[in-house]
Amino acid sequence: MSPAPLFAVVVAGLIAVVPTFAQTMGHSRHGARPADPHAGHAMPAAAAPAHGGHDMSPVDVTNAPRAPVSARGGQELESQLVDGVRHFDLFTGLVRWTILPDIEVGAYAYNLQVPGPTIRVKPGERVRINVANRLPEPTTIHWHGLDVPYEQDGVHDAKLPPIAPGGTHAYAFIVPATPGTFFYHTHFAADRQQALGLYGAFVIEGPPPVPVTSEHVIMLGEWRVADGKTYPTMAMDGFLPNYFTLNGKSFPATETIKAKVGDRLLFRLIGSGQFIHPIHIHGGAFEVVATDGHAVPAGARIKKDTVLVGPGERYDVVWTASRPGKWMLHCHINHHVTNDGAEVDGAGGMTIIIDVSG
Ligand SMILES: [Cu+2]
Repeated sequence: MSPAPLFAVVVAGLIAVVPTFAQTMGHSRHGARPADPHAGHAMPAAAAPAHGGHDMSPVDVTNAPRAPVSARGGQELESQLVDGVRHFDLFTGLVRWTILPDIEVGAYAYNLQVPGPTIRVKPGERVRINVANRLPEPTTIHWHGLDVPYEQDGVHDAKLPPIAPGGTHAYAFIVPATPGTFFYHTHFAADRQQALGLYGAFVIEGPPPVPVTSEHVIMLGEWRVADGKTYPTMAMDGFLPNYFTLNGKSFPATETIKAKVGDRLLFRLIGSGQFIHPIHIHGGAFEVVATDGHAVPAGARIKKDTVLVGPGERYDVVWTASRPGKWMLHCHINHHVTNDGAEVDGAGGMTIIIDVSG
């Protein structure tokens, strides 16, 4: 086959995939429930043991839609207020997700995004989160750090079965009364499912402890990609990660943040992976204003240019842009600022550039 017809076939394939994806990105403000990405397809055969044990097999993306290369994770999730209760819709599913222009991973995703959509709520609000499980294995959602009733905590036992493949479940609780940075993630076979992308930010909004110009959620992630297949990342069995993402993208595909001298940027750093990452900032120090969703009293705030973010931890840090330049925010485990060991323009992986103009 000559190159021209082959190109035509590829383009036709993309056109077929993109509208499906656009319909399912979770834009449900107008009340439309997310469409089923697997509509018309057979569900893939079960890939994980039902007991949630260690499943080291690669992700089966045979029937998974492909997200556009330009798609970004962590989009704000639309909601509807019904009788005083804020409703959100989430669905789990497999997706082919681009972390670098030439690297696609097979991900487990909420609403076809990595990270999953960001849920923003007000202190004390009643919420209901409807979940449809379109994975070929059970799952749950744990509301990490939130003080909710046990039945809503997303753990599973004999009386609290996980959400079966094809099943649905609604979580309902009252949001805690104080603002803070939290997140949600699977609590079923989490060493596989969460590592492969089932996590998203949960922000209780409120005035930040210090005035800021802008805010940026940053969720950490690790990937093991070999021979075009994606494996869960674990230290056991040698499955160490070789790609590292901030908000689901590796540098240089990460977002560049624009700022002006004098701006104060709030970063919500979220340890959503399963490795530790010392997050370092150039051009001045962070002020740590909240830890794990709880404000640090003014007299106890410390300044650090490197904040060690472990799995499950959150740090809200404020950075003041004091000089023009392209300042780096990056992990300081230097292997984590490579893409499979290679640098691009002196960086890679867990790097974000803050482009400060005068
Ligand atoms: Cu790191």
